[in-house]
Amino acid sequence: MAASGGAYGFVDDGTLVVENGLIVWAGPRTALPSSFEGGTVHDVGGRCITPGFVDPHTHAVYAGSRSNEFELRLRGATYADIARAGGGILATVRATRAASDGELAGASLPRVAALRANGVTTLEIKSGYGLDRETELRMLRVARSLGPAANVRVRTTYLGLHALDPAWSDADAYVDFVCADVLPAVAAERLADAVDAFCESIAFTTEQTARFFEGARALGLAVKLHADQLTDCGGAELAARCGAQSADHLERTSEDGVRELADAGTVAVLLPGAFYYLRESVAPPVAALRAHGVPIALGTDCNPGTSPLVSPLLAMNFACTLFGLTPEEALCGFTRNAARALGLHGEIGTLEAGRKADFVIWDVEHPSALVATIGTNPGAAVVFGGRA
Ligand code: DI6
Ligand code: FE
Repeated sequence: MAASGGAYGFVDDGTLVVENGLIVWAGPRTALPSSFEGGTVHDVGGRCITPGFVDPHTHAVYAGSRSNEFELRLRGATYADIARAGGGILATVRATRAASDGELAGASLPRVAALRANGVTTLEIKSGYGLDRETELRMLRVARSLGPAANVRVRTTYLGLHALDPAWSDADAYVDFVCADVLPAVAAERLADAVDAFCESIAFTTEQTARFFEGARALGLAVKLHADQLTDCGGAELAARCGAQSADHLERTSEDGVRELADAGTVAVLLPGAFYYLRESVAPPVAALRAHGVPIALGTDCNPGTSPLVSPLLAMNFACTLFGLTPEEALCGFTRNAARALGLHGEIGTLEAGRKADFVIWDVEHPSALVATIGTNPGAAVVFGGRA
């Protein structure tokens, strides 16, 4: 069982005490206080227990498929080429706008269920495939509905600056519209916990992103950023300056950017699925993140274009093989640090008294085996709020 302790926080022969959906005690079985004896006992038979995984970065709500783009890229087209030709994000926008709420939920629920089957008990879901006000609000409502439908905790993020809506020719005017029209509606209906933007050479500038973030913070929303994925455009620095909860991707972030993330207490969310799927060559600055003490989280980035991935287990393996994380860092990336990336570190992400009883029972003897294998899922049971 993994709780606090030595490497991995691994506790051999551990015990969890659960009451009313909360962990009330965790530690070695031999140290269990006698006051906790007498309840129902579930013996997991030498299996390993980890916190329920927290996926802090997904775009799991969308309609349609983009497998054709995988083929185009294999034949030499780049992600940016496809986007400029009207594919990419805009292809998913067309399919998502055309879907009814029921169709959108029906297309998205299997992805969330697959994440859960792979150990996820909390996930973040972004909007961003609507671009217009109505579809963005619909996406967020559908995302919220998937929590009870799949029996997981969902945090929603309004990805207000993802791509320029083709109905607008001027990006600055579109940003004005997003800030004046959509953001207040999202806040009024309490549809999002945070906002996000794609700050990139092919998307929005740091100035436009800063303006959007200012509006979001004034409404009490947390801030996250897709930063420096394809180019170093000062995304990490901007995220830090805006007090972002997390800065995500970071493949091209400079050491100065890393230093600013550290000073701001911003979590780095690395997304190895996108790196793998786009066959990228520049990995995020893991050594600098470690040296400056930036907490490293991992996400699946589950999305139709750059990371159609629903397995945190595979993402952890990728993070080790492609980014050089240790298996222990990878597990921490989908638990403790992912909870911090969502501002939920007081509630979830570790197995200790006072946290939600969200955990996974795995048919392995040690958590390192979860990272070291490829394509397996040894999950024996996913427990959410104390219930399997
Ligand atoms: N970065 C991503 O990883 C996704 N969005 C973004 O801003 C990819 C979106 C897509 O290609 O559909
Ligand atoms: Fe993303």
